[in-house]
Amino acid sequence: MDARLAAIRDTVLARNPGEGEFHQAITEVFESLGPVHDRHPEFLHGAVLERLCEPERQIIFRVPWTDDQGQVQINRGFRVEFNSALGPYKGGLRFHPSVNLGIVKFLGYEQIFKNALTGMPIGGGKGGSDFDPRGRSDGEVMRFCQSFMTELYRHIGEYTDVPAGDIGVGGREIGYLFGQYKRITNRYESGVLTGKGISWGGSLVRPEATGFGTVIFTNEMLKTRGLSFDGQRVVVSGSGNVAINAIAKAQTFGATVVACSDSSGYIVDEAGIDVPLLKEIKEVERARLKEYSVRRPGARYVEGGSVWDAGATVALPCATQNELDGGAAAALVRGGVLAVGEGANMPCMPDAVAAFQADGVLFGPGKAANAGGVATSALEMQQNASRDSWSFEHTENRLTDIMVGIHDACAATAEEYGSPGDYVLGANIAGFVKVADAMLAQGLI
Ligand code: NDP
Ligand code: 2IT
Repeated sequence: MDARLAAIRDTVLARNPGEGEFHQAITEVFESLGPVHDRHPEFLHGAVLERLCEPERQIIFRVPWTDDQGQVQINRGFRVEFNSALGPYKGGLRFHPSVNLGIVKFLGYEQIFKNALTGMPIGGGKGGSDFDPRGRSDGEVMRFCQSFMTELYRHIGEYTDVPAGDIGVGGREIGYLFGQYKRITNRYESGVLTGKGISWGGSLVRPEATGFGTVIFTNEMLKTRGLSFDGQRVVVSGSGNVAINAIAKAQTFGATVVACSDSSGYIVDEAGIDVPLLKEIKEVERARLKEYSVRRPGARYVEGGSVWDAGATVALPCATQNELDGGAAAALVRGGVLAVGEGANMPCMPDAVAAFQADGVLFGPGKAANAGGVATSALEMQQNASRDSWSFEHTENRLTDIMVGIHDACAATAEEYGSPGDYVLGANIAGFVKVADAMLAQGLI
């Protein structure tokens, strides 16, 4: 790492002790930025990096609610409003027992650059709670969401901060959150949240957008080598919103997706995953993935273990951060993997990324490859602002154009800065320069 940046990085890490994921995300971005600061000394003079690493605002609050047994439960709520240089804070809410301030900060920090790459007018933010929705009834989830919004509402708004979904937050949760916001404020402010239902201000393609976008981005990488998804053997981790829609799109593009996972284990289905069955089990019944192997002839379930052992020519990690380590990367490389597209945020550990890049594997980092979700959220905001709703085809065409544009911007930036094919460097520099220019123009704030 450039010595000037290493000094800034050390100060940032010391100021944020114990936040390992945040440190990891900061370090990865800083490792790309040396050549930018050679060309743009004004960014150093303007302390852009120091300011970018300090969230504009961090909100932490108590979320009390009552479970179905009448017991009081207490969770912790977070919203980190990281950077508003390009637009209102924008980013998802994550409900998972592992959520803490460091995780929300890493996600919010990544979101700044991702949102810049989309070309849409959105700043970066993230939030969530250590609430665990697993095994909770609809009534419990509703009461939790209502309590969460009873504090969050005063911090958000269509021109201020626009949350959406992430792990553990989908259409059901956005509905309960939106209802409570409307009730408290007495405003039908559609643009305050994205990921809404179609009849009340949602956008077609938003549920599919992250997974679809990841596949579109990865396909663009493959095309640079005269390849495509057609005929590839694909493994996807996770079996939630991003994973399911990545599986669907990869198979539409002619691939066979042979495996996916949840946090308990993975399934292998050499015939190609049956997407309607997977959706029925995961989205309608909210059951465990193991159930798929019970109902699908020829499929098998592996308790625990690593889904990457199934072997793939294209790997799409779509579950969570740091889920793919150096050992799994080495095994994928030995098995002949051609491309890796991160549907999740920071799923590949640094040694895994290094292993892929050292072997010439096409590697699409999450802040570029999974930007289709937030980009389509911005399209939802556009529709809300104009009180319009677009067709599936029109919206998907916009998503495709955006993903191809992000791919091309990352590739061109990597080339311009002397590292052709390095999408990590390209994404970090292209996203950073856009935000840094806007921050300098707006003065010392
Ligand atoms: P979902 O809640 O729909 O699905 C999450 C999936 O990941 C589940 O299969 C879950 O398994 C698995 N998972 C979660 N935590 C862990 C863990 N600690 N270990 C192993 N598996 C785990 O979330 P999404 O699909 O929305 O999000 C997946 C990833 O994509 C996240 O990194 C998210 O930040 C990122 N992302 C999401 C976007 C979106 O629009 N939703 C946009 C861009 C990125 P289990 O059920 O067993 O917990
Ligand atoms: O990580 C992400 O980009 C998301 N969870 C989507 C955020 C959004 O505002 O749609």
